[in-house]
Amino acid sequence: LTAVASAATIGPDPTTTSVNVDGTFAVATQTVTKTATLGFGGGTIYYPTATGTFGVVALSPGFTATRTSVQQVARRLATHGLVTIAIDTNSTLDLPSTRATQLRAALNYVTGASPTAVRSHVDTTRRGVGGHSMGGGGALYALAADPTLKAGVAMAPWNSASTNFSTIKSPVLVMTADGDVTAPPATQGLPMYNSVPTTVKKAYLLLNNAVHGTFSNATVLDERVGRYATVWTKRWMDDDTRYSPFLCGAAHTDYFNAVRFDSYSSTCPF
Ligand code: 9J3
Repeated sequence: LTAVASAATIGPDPTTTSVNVDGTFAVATQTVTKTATLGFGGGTIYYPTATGTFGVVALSPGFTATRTSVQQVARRLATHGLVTIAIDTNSTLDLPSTRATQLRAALNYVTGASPTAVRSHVDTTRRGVGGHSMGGGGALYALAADPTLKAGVAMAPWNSASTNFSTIKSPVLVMTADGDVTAPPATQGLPMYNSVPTTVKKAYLLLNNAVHGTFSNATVLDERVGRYATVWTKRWMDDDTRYSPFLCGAAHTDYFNAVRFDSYSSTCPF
């Protein structure tokens, strides 16, 4: 494969076990306090302390939830070499379209206005979004609004207004849970995924024996969620094709089985 011009190789070569667990980067945190002009409800930034610059991902929680529901994913991505902010929304009742605005404000804050200790580790040209439930819906709206975003991860996405995200152009991963009665895959995540054109780099995972909260546990990161959030963001945020086999090749098919998943769809190869 020919690497694209903007490709970055950050961290050691991934293995089928290394992508299931924390990466090699030591992580520090920076708390962001809500102000009248911040544009989101504050948050916690997880960033690699190593010398160098890293892509930035903003993650939104769902309805009535706070940053703690996405903190495990945020910390995990940072250990693999991404600056990640887990946000609070201005109101925990904010709808997905508003969560999108706040995710984008959070990216602008981290890349432009965060403390030097954080900003010195930021590659402002690599930005992505993700979220859980209404936050996943927010991530999809943000992707639709800003085609310069390099990756999105929607976990059990929920949006009442529409499941049509046909204007998304950026690579997007949708993960859903077979036992999710809050954001049922058949009426939420799956039609959202299907609405994204097949010309877009996209993938859909239906987790077996999982529920709405599988993606938002404040203390335990589901192995499947951590693995695919990691390989998706690393593949597209860094343009790092070392992660392609974990999505389209043997490292995916070896891990994929009926105990872990009910289905996988994608626009592989990529
Ligand atoms: O976790 C969520 O964001 C749930 C979305 C939902 O069911 O909202 C109902 C108003």
